[in-house]
Amino acid sequence: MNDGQGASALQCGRHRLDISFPRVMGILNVTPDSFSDGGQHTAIDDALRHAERMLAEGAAIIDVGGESTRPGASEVSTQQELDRVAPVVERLVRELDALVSVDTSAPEVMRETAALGAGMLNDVRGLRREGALGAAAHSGLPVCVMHMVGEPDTMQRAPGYEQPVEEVVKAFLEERIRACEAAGLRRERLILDPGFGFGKSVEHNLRLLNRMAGLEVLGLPILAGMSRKSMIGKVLERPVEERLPGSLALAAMAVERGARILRVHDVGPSVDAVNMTWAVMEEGFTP
Ligand code: 9MG
Repeated sequence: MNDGQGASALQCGRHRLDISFPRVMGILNVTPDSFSDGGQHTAIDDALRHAERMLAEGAAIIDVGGESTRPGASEVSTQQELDRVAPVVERLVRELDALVSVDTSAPEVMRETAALGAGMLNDVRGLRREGALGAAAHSGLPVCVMHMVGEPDTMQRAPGYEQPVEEVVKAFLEERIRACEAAGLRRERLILDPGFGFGKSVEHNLRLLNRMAGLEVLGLPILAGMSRKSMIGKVLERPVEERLPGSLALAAMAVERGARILRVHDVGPSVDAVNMTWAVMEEGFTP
């Protein structure tokens, strides 16, 4: 199915995700600092309760990540990442029947979590690690391919572009679409993400969002993640715990500029902001 902005539904394993309207993806970080320090079982229980709350608030997807991608974060081993992510994915699928996206760049994590029932892959490195294209293609799942310059530990060291940032991002995503297709990953399975905050200054991020509708010519669904990011902190001079209003404003603007998936921390308020924006765009609503 197609409505001019890419497919209107994605087959995510057993789940069919309707993206004829914008959907919210709730963030579930399972890094050691994210949940209780009462041991691994308690941490997994906490993660599950948090996911359950996000689903009740209207999240269509839960994005599980075991590697911090914050600026300056160092890489974890594939085994560490798997140990963090796999038990959570397994329980989210089995106990909550959730549509789980796995935020990973590691081919082994892609393979193992797809086998556990994950419904989507989310790679901030755009499937550029050795073996990632093959693993993603073989999974049969939709994949979010994001633009990032460098690696999380180095990306914010004076990011600079020789061409306008939106042109660099678009050219990068076009090249990744070609690489995916060459590896047998059909474009119907791709979701594109400009990668807000990844190797970009505040000015780059603001310009990229303002011009994000330019990515629509690629004809694929767009995912945007700006929730609580430092661009909000810098413009509004707010610490991370006071960035909800800024995050909602950016989510609304992203919807207006074509995003069909919004990756957020604060699911309930984001669902309201996104639905309200969509009602204006459609000049109507379904109660
Ligand atoms: C894991 N992660 C952190 N920020 C992100 C963003 O903006 N997009 C995607 N796809 N993943 C992200």
